[in-house]
Amino acid sequence: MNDFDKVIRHARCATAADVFEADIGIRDGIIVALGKGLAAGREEIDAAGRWVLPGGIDGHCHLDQPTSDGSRMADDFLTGTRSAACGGTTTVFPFALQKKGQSLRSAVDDYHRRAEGKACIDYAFHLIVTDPSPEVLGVELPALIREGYTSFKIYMTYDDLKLADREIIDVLAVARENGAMVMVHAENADCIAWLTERLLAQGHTAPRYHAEARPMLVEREAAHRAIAYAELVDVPILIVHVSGREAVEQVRWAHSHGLRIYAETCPQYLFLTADDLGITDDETHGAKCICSPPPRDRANQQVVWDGLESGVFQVFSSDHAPFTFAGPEGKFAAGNDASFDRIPNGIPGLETRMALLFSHGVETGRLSIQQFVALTATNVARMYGLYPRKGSIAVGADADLVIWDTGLDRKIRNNDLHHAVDYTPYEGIPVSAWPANTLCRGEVVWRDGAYAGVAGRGQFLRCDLPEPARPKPRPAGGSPWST
Ligand code: DUC
Ligand code: ZN
Ligand code: ZN
Repeated sequence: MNDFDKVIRHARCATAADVFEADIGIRDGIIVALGKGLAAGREEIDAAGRWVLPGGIDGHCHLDQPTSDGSRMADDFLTGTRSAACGGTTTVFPFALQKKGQSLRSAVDDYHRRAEGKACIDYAFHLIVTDPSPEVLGVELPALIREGYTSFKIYMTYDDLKLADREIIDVLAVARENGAMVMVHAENADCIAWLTERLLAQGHTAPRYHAEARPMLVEREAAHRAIAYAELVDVPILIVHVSGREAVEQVRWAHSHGLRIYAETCPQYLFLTADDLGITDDETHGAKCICSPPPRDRANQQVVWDGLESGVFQVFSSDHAPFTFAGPEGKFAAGNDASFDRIPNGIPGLETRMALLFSHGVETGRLSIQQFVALTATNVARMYGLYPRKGSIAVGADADLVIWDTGLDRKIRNNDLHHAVDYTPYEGIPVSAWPANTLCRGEVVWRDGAYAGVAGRGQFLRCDLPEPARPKPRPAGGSPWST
């Protein structure tokens, strides 16, 4: 009888802390042994000479999320998780969006229906809280946190999503009392509205004006305000999709004041610039890169790289928000001549996130292999309450593993990707690394260039209370929490 369902031989493993060589023994989807010379498995995979790393966890992606502007997300849980698996991601965190007026519970139930039977890798939900009524804050949110929905996103912009300042403070207080992690989309809605109105009045409607309507100060101001509210309420928060210098400075400022402010960045802020939105007014293809905050410039790309290297950022996510370029429900759902403010925000990136960071971070020597693992898997699991089940290579952890090919000479081509979007914003960017095999709970879902997953095999994950969301201990007295 075999001890193991699978053994990965001669794996050059890296975790967020260590590098070691081992055979990996897998039984019932779990890593049950790490060592040299393990007994035979029913199936054997030889990884000699190759990195074997924890499967990626994408802590920020949007799949089959309802929209309010006539557009429709191109990826559902089937195509989105398939694409993720083919790019070395084994767990995703999409968002269960509460529409204003809707109960959080019904948003969650609806989102489960969208995922069931479709996901080929594991998934957990962040919530998006848009309507923090007394019932939501007092009853629904605490109950959902107890049930394993322990992180939620709030927006400071977008008319149908944004919270007023007092609402933000109230939501943060509920997070503190219940131990949840709040993710903040930090952009100042009024500044954007004012700038947009002026640009449109001047006839500046082309996609490239999206970047002018959302300059860095808009992000800087909102990041500062969110940090101040987190300080007031005394709760850690995570600022998502940080795009460049000004928001990075806010995060650094918070750190220098002893505040627990976490930050995420994404491939678009390393590989795209505002020029990708179009240099001239007739470049409608710029719509392909409309996302918020917008990509900045090369100097800001460098600031973001520096932040990844120096620890400003804990997590690296895709913010996959998939809209086709062509077609009636895509980027031009509002018409072929839609002004920039009526083009859905978001770009695809689930499948390319890991390879882009490995190729341009690890293979260039900017990031250590351990930093790569931390940013793409371990820290994400910690931040959102899945560690140690996910995010590392350890006995007892799920066998979510990626065997990497490196030293490649290839370019990203949309034709090679597995999402349902008709473009990638990263077309033509060279990558020297790509997953050879992806295993989710011991099952191969991507093997040597072919999808090998099974729709519906992905499991829903209930999350623990994240340790990083725990407020720092404070001396008794003198705080709103000490009475
Ligand atoms: N910005 C977001 O905040 N979410 C989805 C996509 C985007 O560009
Ligand atoms: Zn956002
Ligand atoms: Zn997003």
